Amino acid sequence: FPAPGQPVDELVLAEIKSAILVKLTLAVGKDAGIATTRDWYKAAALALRDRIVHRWLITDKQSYDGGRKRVYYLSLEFLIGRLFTDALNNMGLLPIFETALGDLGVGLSDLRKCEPDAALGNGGLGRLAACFMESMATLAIPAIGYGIRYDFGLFRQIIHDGWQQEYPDEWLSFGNPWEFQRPEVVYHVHFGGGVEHVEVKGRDRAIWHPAETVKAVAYDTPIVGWRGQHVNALRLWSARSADPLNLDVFNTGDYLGASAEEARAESICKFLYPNDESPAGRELRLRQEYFFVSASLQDLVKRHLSSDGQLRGLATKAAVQLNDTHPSLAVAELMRILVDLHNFRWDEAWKITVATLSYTNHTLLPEALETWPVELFERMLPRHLEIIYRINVNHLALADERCPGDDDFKASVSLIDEKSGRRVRMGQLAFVGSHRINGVSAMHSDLMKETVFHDLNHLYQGRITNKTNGITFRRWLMLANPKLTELLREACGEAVLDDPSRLGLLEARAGDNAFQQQFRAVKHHNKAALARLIGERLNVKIDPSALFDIQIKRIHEYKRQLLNILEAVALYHAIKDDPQRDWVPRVKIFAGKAAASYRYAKLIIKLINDVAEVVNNDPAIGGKLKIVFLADYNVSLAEIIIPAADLSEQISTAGMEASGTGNMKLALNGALTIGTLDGANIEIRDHVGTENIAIFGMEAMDVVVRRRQGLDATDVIRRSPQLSRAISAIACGEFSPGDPDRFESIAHALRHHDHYMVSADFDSYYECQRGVDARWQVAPAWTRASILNVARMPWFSSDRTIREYAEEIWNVPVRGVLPQ
Ligand code: 26R
Repeated sequence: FPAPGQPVDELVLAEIKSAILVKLTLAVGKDAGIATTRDWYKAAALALRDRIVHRWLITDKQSYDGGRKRVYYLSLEFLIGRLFTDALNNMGLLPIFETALGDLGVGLSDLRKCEPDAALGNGGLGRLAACFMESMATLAIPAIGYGIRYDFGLFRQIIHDGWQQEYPDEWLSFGNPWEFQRPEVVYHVHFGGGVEHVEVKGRDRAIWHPAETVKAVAYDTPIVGWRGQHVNALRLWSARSADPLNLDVFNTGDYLGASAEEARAESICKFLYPNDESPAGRELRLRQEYFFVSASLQDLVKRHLSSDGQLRGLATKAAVQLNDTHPSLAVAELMRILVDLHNFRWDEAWKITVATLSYTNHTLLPEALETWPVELFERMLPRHLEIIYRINVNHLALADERCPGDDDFKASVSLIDEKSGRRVRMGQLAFVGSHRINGVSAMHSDLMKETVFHDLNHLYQGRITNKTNGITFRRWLMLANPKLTELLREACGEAVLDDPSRLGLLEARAGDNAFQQQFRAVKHHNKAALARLIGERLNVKIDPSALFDIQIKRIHEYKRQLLNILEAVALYHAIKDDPQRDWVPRVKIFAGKAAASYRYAKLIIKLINDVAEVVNNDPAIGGKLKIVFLADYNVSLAEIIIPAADLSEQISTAGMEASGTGNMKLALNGALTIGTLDGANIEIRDHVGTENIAIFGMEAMDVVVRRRQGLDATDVIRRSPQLSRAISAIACGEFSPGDPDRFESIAHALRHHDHYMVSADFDSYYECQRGVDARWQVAPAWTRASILNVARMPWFSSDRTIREYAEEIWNVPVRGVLPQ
């Protein structure tokens, strides 16, 4: 690990150069003279992968020989983004590869852009899984991430005439140098059919006769921990037909029909479901869930048996974490494996299952709590439905013991929802089958106990625990913001790279004028880079010295991009009314995708773009306000935007954002937060101090009370001239002159159906923003607060989060802070 400025070792350099050239010739099949940048990227990635594999084999053997307990992280989403510089950085090879490539005539920064983002996730939940994988490797916890190798990741977003359009994300079209296909690691996954019950030695035995079989093939991607000390695998399953070509059909001349079976099987791993998706076509989603749960459990059971011989001690060697309810079927599937396939008695199997599994809840939004029609279950997974019924019998007996005769209590904890057609509740299933259930921020975990899991918490006391989310500093500080990292190394010492608590040393420098100037120079550099990108992509001219006000996340009503754009409208009006005032120049930057079927969210994108069009081209406001919407938000774009942020918008309706993790990334990079008391914002406030964050708006309890009183907002609007003018402007077509009714539905909701409290919170938000303006005008005070944000973020490292999971849920040992 070379310190900055330290010369590279000539011998190693020669070795790396030759390794890259060998890959270019022998693996890519190109000569240096004709190689494209993408060819060079592939060659360099393969040369790097060789070095990772050596570490991988060593650490894997150590875990195996040591009989160490393993963590299995089951997630339908892993939003890992690009791996090249991440792996280089963690291997300590970034400077030497950069030099080697430079000598070969290729720039590392051009080359890294050739790598497509692995966008195998929607947003927060998927990105959290990626940060956790990196932290588990860093902390040398033997772990495997299990998921699906989607042929298409989350759709590519294009903005056409202000509207979102979706295009397929063909991330694999140029191959994937990181993965190893494991054709020998194949499992059969069954669907449908019926169940036969026979009596064997006085005991009932269930035999499932499935109607359909699909093969799951493993693809492994190495995940390197910090300083390359430990490497774990991300194992993604791809679906293959067990019967790819029906020759009888083929011979009749029906060539398409002959591969119909193949198409049906392979559709399982075709694409990632966007969240907020309408219920249509959901059968495939349940197939995806069972497919990856079954393959993953077969794989881990096989691994356990090969070293332990029997499954009794599974929970001492395996911790299975369910990332939301998407893998909840693991509860029933593990029971089936133990009882039906390995002859365990029910009660013992149940003990093993509960001791092995744990479940993380990521949202309390009612529309995101998964349930499946019993009828669909019966058709697709008949044996699992029987098992769920039996779990439910025991569970309801316990409920009856606790609250005798209380039928409402039983209905509320039951695994089956009898009210809205009979449905299996995946949240209650995961809860009952897990020894620990965690929320993702202090507030969210409390709300779990008070709302959706209130009664279950009463029945199984002590199971709910909190694990506040975190982010990996390697990607979100070191890689995304190399200039700031360099400054922090100087200010806090090299040890800051291993021990983020050293960021605390910044406290003493926060008011220091010389340090402040250096800190501002870094921010300015990052802002200039973002301004260039905006100029190139949108042809909008941005002044890097303006306040960069950033909201980047999925577009959702509860995240309230609408509140932000309404404030922009009101500010626009205010500037127009009094252009001579000393307005703080602001650039509002939005980015995020709306689910394809979420029409209202797509209309909000159009509104942002329509307002931008008018505001950006109005000479009367002298460029004091600019609005931009950057298309196709993903991990790589986040890495450019976040280091350039001055202000971080975390403005969800209180009680609705489970945690947030973008809030942490932005604060770590020195942005001040404007936010509600929601999710992890509360803990960010507790760490950075109330004077270094701008909090506004209703609290979660206020929201509950106000909703009970009704959702009409006419009163609030009447009392607020600015809000009322802003709403009228969008309602009468000020921003959509060609189609004045375009935003009628938005205006109507703001006036009469203010479920997300956009109107109700408007004045408080507007005031708070003007307070932010006033602070910005005192540069030393702003910079001080910004530095203190960086200094006080160490607790939000995902290393801390993972350490808590390891100690309090998984019971696996963790390596401490690395020695220098
Ligand atoms: C298809 C459907 C069931 C579905 C709904 C919602 C699938 C996926 C989601 C995504 C949700 C669960 C999600 O991403 N939640 C986010 O998790 C982050 C990590 O814990 C939090 O930071 C964030 O607040 C929360 O919204």
